[in-house]
Amino acid sequence: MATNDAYPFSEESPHTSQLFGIMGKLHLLFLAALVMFPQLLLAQWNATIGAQSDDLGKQALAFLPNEIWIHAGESITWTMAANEAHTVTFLTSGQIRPPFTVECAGFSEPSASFDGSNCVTSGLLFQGDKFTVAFPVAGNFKLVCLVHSDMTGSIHVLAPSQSLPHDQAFYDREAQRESADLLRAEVTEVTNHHHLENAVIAGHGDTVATGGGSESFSVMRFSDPGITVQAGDTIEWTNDDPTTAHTITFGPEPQDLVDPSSNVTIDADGARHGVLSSPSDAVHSGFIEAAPQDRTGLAQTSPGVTRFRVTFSKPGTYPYICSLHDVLGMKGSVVVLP
Ligand SMILES: [Cu+2]
Repeated sequence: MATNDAYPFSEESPHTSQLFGIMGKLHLLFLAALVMFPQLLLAQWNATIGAQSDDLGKQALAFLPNEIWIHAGESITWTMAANEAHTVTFLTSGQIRPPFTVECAGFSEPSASFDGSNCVTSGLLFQGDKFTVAFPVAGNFKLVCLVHSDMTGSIHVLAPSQSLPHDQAFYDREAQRESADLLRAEVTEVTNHHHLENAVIAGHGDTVATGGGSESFSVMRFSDPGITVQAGDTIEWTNDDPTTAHTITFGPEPQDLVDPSSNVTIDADGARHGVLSSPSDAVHSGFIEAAPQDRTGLAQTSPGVTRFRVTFSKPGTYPYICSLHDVLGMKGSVVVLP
């Protein structure tokens, strides 16, 4: 509703002309700053990392979107949108992929500059964290997350004379579309398709590709979180996820999450096996995960240890967690009847 009475500057008072004078000077200062620092005109791009369902059980392990075209001299700010931790990492060509705990020297978080000559990596990023990378020279650069092996992207840095194919609004829509696609997986998809008695799926996932790289989703849930068996029965947990590790942990969380506890034995088929005779007993599977993807030029790996079995000799209720994803709600319990 804009009537003359309501419009504050309809009659110019000495006060408002003073105000316009100050604004005019600020405007000139701003133009002068642009002439002196032309990079202020360069675009600042935004992308998100990760997406999740409301119950945190479904995690999109992805840069959203995972392919962006920018001009040399511009920067991209990534914002974390999930509880599962990720890194923003640019390695140099030929560099051996380090663990996420290894840092690249020469910059201070939360911003960095990458021209292909020195690696750049954020530390572990959590929900709401931001990390900005400037790209001073033209080139095509691969973006990776050091926590998740099938989470990659591409940044195409073009000379300022080249035109860019997309604007920020396109990337925002693309991020929405990719995250919706990844999160479409239902937790009910984590079903016992092995049709074995006393079998639980411990995590399910899939990897998809775009022109920019790969992205995956993980359902961080046990398929039958309240399974009931009889004393003497054995339950088998299988991790169906192509890249994400899980654990089956009864009792307190051990210091070493990777290796199984000392009371775990190996079955003839390679599956790990524990025996519990009281709900106060502890046993830890260690990482249950698929073998890494094969690639020419790399040493052959052993088959993955994707199964953990526990034999319950006494009745009772046995709560357990995935020690990696219990914060996302990946928990269960076994009821053993006499
Ligand atoms: Cu897990």
